[in-house]
This record gives sequence, structure tokens and C-alpha cells, in this order.
Amino acid sequence: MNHKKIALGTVALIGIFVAVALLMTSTVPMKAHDVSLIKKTIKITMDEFSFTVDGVKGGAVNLKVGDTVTLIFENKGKVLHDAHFGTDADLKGRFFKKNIVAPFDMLVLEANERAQLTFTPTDPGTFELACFQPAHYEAGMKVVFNVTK
Ligand SMILES: [Cu+2]
Repeated sequence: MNHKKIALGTVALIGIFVAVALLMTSTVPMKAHDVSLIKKTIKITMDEFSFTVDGVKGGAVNLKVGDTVTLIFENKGKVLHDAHFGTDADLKGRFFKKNIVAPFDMLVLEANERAQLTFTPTDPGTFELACFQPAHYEAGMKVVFNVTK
């Protein structure tokens, strides 16, 4: 009985070594991947009823085609906010008719929540970053979103 316990303990120990070894080998390429991807980070906070871009309230988001950028959102307000990127706001449908990336209906943040989004713009243009919660866009919760060549 005692012998069996020791054997099981050894198996468990080997299992831990294998798990640690796998973890070490799998995290090394992931770290390298992350370091190469994050070239630019922009912090965007939301409140009632504005976006603050890298500390500038109502400031524009300026990107270049091909830049991999991570947008870090934080809702510092008291109510729910969302983030959409595009042109031709449809205020009845509460969305952009043309999105620069897939519609970000999933980027909806409750108060104090944070989210990040990493992407690489492929086409230049002047767009908007806006919140489509009822009456927020109308209250001025939008900023210019420039993508230049
Ligand atoms: Cu909002």
C-alpha cells in the first residue's frame, strides 16, 4: 500500500515536471510574438460623454496604415459605454454604416471595466470612434479616428 502511494507520488511529480517543461517551451515563443506585435499603444478612457485619448479629452486617434496598434479602453464613467469605428453614423440603428474593422458591438464596457483591442489598419481614411449607447453620440461621445499612409 505504502509502495503504491510512493509510486503515485512519483508519477505526479513527473507530471509536474512535464507540465513545467511544456509551460516553459510554450511561453517563450508567445513572449516573442507579443513583443513584436505591440508597436504602439493608445489609452482611451470613456466617461459621460466623451473619449479621452492618451490624456487629451476629445483628442483624435492617429494611426498609420500597417501599424499594429493596441487600443486600451477603460470606462471611467458611471454608466455603460461602447466603442465603434467607422463612417456614416446611423443614429436610428445605433451603428456605423461603414465600419473600418468588424463592428465592435462586443466592445461594451460597464463602469470600471477595461478591454484592449489590437489591430493593423489596412486602408487610409478619416473615421470616427464613437459610442452608440442611446443619446451618447448626440451628446458628443465621438472622436476623429485618422488613418494615414
Ligand atoms: Cu457612451
